[in-house]
Amino acid sequence: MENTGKPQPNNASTGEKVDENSKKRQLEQFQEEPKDQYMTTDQGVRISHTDDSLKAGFRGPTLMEDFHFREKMTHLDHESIPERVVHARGSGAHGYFQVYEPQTHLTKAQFLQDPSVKTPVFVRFSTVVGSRGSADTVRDVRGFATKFYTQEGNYDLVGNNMPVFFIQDSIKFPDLVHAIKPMPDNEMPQASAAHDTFWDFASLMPETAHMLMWVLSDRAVPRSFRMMEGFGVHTFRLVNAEGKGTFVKFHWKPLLGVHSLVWDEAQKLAGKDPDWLRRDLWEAIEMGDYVEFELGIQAIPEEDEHSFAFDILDATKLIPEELVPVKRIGKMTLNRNPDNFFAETEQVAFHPGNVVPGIDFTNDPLLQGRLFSYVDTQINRFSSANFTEVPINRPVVPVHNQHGAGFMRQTISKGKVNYFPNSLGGGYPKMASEQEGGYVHYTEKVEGHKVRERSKSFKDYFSQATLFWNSMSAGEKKRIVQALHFELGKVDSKEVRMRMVNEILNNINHELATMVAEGIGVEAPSGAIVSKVKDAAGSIKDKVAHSLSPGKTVEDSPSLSIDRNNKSNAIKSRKVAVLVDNGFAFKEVMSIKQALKAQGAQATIVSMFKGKLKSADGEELEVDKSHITTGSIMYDAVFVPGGKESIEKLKKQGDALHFINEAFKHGKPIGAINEGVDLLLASSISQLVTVASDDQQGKPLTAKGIVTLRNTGDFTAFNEVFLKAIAQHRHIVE
Ligand code: HDD
Repeated sequence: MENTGKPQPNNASTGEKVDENSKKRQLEQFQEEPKDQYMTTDQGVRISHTDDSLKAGFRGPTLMEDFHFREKMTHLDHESIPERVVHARGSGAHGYFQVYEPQTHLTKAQFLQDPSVKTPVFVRFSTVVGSRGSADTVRDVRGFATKFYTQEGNYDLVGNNMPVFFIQDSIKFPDLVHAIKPMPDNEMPQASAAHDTFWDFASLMPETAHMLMWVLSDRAVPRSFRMMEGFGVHTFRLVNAEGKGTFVKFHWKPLLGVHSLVWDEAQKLAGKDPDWLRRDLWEAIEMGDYVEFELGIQAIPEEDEHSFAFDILDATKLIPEELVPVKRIGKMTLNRNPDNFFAETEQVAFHPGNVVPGIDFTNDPLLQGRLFSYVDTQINRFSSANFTEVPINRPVVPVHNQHGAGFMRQTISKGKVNYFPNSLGGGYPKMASEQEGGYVHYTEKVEGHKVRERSKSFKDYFSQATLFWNSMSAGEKKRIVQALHFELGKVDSKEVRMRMVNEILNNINHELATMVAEGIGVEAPSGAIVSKVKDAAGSIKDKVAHSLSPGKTVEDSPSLSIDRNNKSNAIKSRKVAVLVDNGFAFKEVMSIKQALKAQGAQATIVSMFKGKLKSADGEELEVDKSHITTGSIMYDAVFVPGGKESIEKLKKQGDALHFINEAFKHGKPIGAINEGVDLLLASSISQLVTVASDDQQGKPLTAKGIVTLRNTGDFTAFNEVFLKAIAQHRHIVE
């Protein structure tokens, strides 16, 4: 499509082939930039003065006829739109998706066929509970919504960074959201689940047990949007050209591995940099560290639908990867930041019901309810069903239909005919056969009585919560217990705390319940739940415990654990703080900077004040961040170069010593060379620092993530060991 600089209606049939830049070109047609231009009114009239309103006399009243004032004010007054009822706070990025091999055997979806096709995408990552201005690093689920602008129309994969959900049936969604959002009387707490109403609800709803384990785990405090997995959650259906259906679970696997913050760090970041995840995503893309996720699928033949020990239509269950491996079928690369937050990230509207031929739904009652909610909520946000015409939401292929009217309709549909069938309009727009790309719903046979009941196969609430707990490393288990001490520790109602321990946690694992009880002032349950009741009416009193039906399952699933399975030892885009003051050793700073750069990581020079520092040999160095504007929580590792004068100064600076102590507390690698080691010895970690004896000169020593080197100018070996320590990410001393 030629870029004419003018908005193009999207109903002009372009015949253009979709490529990586199709969406970019389309958006460019709606962009404006004021360079060399005059300011005008909305009507295009040039403005001569925008600093004073039109008045009768210098001190006189403002005049109604000041159209420029009125217009300027009206726009401000109407600038906000309702924020999303959930997932209000989000960050978006553009990119493209490419399939590795044709998936013809599974689906006819065109964007999953040709490895040479780059399908444009827009992704919005989000937190769920907090409002638009809330902090990024709160304990919460993260949304991971992807809009594929395919050659057959838009396909939205609206997922989360956790593979299961709190509830099984959408009718409970309003209850869940009310319980987890701030309390209705005082709107506290913001962006957090640590309060009575959420835990009251959770303790009465045993189906939440599995999701609770995810939310209490390290997964709920991701280090970066770039370092978390994504999941479609529901079992969807792929359909091939022969009409054969296959159940499918979608996964996004980050190429940087899965990494998390520790809780103390997450809480501090929420104050020091509430935009932590947003900034991380933005800066990575600006610096050319493009964000990569592989799309994985678990394909389950229809014949195997009932072969598992759980119901695959139950969104509180995952299919362990050890049972059905995830096949990576393509890669998404996010390589462009939005130009305008409101126009793109705020106005993008996702909907799990946006599918293309070859992708279909299942009867999962959570998915079915979502199919209603998303358009409904967009109409609340946009006051019109025409939100699909907003540039970010338009498909890159032609749109023709007979909707034609409503608030803010953009397209000018020509002719008299806006109904079907018609002869006066030549019968257009016409229907497409399946071969011509017409969407045909999967012809699943469905029959049954109308009932308001949960399927018996959904009544296993605890088996996968237990599987999750059993699959964690010792450190991950410890952090789950600490998270429960925090979350339930904030619950005033003792009854709710007791119910959580006895009715939920003790059904998951007795040891877990006992450890949690200890920290929240309730009595530990007297024994493990041993009765694995086969079925019940679903009420909590029935204590429905573990698997209800025989079938495939696993006892241990390392893929659920970050520690055991999902980390990556790439240090690309990791940030290392270099603590210095005047008189530092220049060569040591340059050496680490180069070593980090070679592996795609960055060094940030941190000192008491901004400005220029002088090294011991008189070289100048610009400070990137002062202690006032930064902190150890914003880095993945710390390096202290030598330089007698610099270290003597740093030893007297509380901020520098706190930097070291705090980084250690959060398990971050700390490296020091020559006199730099003395700063570590002056900090609270001195006991753990191994100091080279004379015969160890020139050898880097390492323990618990602390790497030191003394009495030498050869830094190669040090850099190697320190970078290895960074690649291990955390060295938490349990
Ligand atoms: Fe939802 C937004 C993901 C269950 C109703 N949801 C929303 C977003 C994501 C998800 C990522 C933000 C999209 C964006 O960035 O604009 N939601 C999920 C997942 C679920 C889920 C993975 C479980 C598998 N959601 C769910 C249920 C319902 C909703 C059961 C209601 C029946 N979700 C909504 C919504 C939102 C939304 C109220 C609010 C803003 C929006 O849709 O656009 O319709």
